[in-house]
Amino acid sequence: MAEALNLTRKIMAAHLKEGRLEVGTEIGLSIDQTLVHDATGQMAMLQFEALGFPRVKTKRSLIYSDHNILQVGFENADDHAFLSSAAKRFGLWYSKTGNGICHQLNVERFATPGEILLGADSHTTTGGAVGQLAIGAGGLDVAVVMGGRPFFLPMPKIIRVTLTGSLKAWVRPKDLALEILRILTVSGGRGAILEFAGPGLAGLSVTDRATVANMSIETGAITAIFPADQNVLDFLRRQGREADFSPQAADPGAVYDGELEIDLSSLEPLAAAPHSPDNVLKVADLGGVKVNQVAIGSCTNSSFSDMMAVAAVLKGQRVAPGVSLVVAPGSRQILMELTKRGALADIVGAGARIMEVACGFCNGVGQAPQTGGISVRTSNRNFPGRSGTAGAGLYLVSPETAAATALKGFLTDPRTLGEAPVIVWPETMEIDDSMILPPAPEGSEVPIQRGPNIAPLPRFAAPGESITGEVMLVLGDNVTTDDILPAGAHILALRANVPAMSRFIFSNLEPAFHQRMKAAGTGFVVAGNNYGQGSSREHAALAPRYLGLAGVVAQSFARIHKANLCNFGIFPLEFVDPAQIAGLEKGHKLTLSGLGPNLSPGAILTMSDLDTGQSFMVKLDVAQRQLDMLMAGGLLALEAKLAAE
Ligand code: MIC
Ligand code: SF4
Repeated sequence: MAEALNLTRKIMAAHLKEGRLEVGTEIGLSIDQTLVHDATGQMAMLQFEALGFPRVKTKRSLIYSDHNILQVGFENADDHAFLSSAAKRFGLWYSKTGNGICHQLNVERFATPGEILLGADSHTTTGGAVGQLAIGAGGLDVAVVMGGRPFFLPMPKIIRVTLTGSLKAWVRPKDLALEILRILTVSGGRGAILEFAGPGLAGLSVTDRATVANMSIETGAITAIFPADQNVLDFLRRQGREADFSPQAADPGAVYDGELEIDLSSLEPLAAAPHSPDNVLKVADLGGVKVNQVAIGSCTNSSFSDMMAVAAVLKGQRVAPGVSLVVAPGSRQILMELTKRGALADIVGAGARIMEVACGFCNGVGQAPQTGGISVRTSNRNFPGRSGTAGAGLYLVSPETAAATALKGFLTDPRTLGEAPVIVWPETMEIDDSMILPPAPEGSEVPIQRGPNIAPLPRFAAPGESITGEVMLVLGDNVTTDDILPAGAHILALRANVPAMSRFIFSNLEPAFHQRMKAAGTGFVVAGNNYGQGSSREHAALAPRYLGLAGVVAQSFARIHKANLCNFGIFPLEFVDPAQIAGLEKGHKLTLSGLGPNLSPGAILTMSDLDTGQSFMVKLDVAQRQLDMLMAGGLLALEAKLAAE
């Protein structure tokens, strides 16, 4: 009898190109769909071009314009001209600015049960809502996959998350996502995929599931996946995509590597308090917190059902005088539906500012709060500086809690509002894909538009047998990619320009870091656990490498960032004895030795502190493939070397 497989393993087995499905060993998966956007796509497309691929080989690859949209200077428009021309030429679909947020749109129009999606964005996980295995990665990994190669990752543990009961009135999927974060923290999901199951699923629509899948990345998990059941079929039917449906479920009696059970009936409205998504408290216990801004939207909570619930709460009411309420629906389709139903009038009538259907406030592109301000948001990250205002405090909540808070002016449990709204879905949603431009049938003639914001890719040299460099920073646990390369419109506008962007590396911690790093020439960063959590932005590896960062010595790394470090030739080194971080100080000189040709994956290497004379051991826990990149000066350098051989 065939082995009873969980859903994740079934999909992986059908896509397995290299390796075996043994937890912790490297596997290579074929990828059906890819997505990039206008924060990660510039590098991905420049790299795709540099790798010499003539045309994408996936079933469908898309570029979404949704992040980089303010256009306060020429930069964003240059980037969009580059991206749309590159899409045409290389065979990708291009979703224009104003069409919506990549994850929301991809679930609406393209996510397909049983397929694998790789996206150059950490919240690609959202696609798990329809029974698709949807994984985030750095842009270079996506570029390689678009060229037809497999995607590599260590085989995860599959954790079954069994949902029982049902959500009570005013308790929303966001509260479930926050409960999972409370349990797992921002690192408890590392190395795992969360596979949802159980009787509680029946009450969760695709958009509800999307909120939960979206925020699974905040636990450090690789992704989350839900079965493709009747609710998925209903959703796809409304999108005119019934033909994309196939049932997806674990085999009865399937085996998992871990279990978690959550009774939905036991949940209450929750909030992640500043400055981490796992700092989860009950909204009822936060009643006194006065609020300056409420922001509703982002790929976590901008769906039709979210927006309709917000409209129902706001209808006939007025936003509190001291609060600025901003609302950004997730896609043009949703905005059209809200308009047709008069829900937009209810939102505007209450005094909300309607924002473009885009990421916007979520990563500091507009709506930065006042100095020291409190902003209550429906997005997924509340890291320091994420809003664009360094000292602001962000609370992450459900749309219903956000709307209630906007009306009262202080954090408000929506259960105090009376009867909860009931959302009725239309038979079919407004379907119009005219803002998704197709590729040219024969791309080779299409010229790529390169304005001055599109800088050439930097190239890096191979290391010698040892590296000596200065300890640039000694940091704690859970350093985010927002700490390394901060969010905010002025920095986002430079995503196609490594020299310009590198001036902002670690700038929230130390504004002149880039100058100190350049002066040092070669350096190391020392950190605690889960270094590089958060966004997939490979720029947080590429730009530090450009400044001279040779290695990060940490207790552990976040998956996507570790892969990005290897892609750009920065050594990810793990302390064998974590206590040894205590002896390391900023400004000390370290030598990493033993990088000769006999180096093997998992090697234990010696690092010497030239200032104290002490040595300590570090593990280079990478695959052979990554070791080859590191020893060549990064993936592009390795490819160039192989091509020349
Ligand atoms: C984010 O939410 O942090 C972003 C902006 O969407 C990033 C992508 C990026 O910074 O390029 C992500 O989540 O990967
Ligand atoms: Fe956009 Fe925010 Fe979602 Fe990132 S988390 S994709 S910035 S909406």
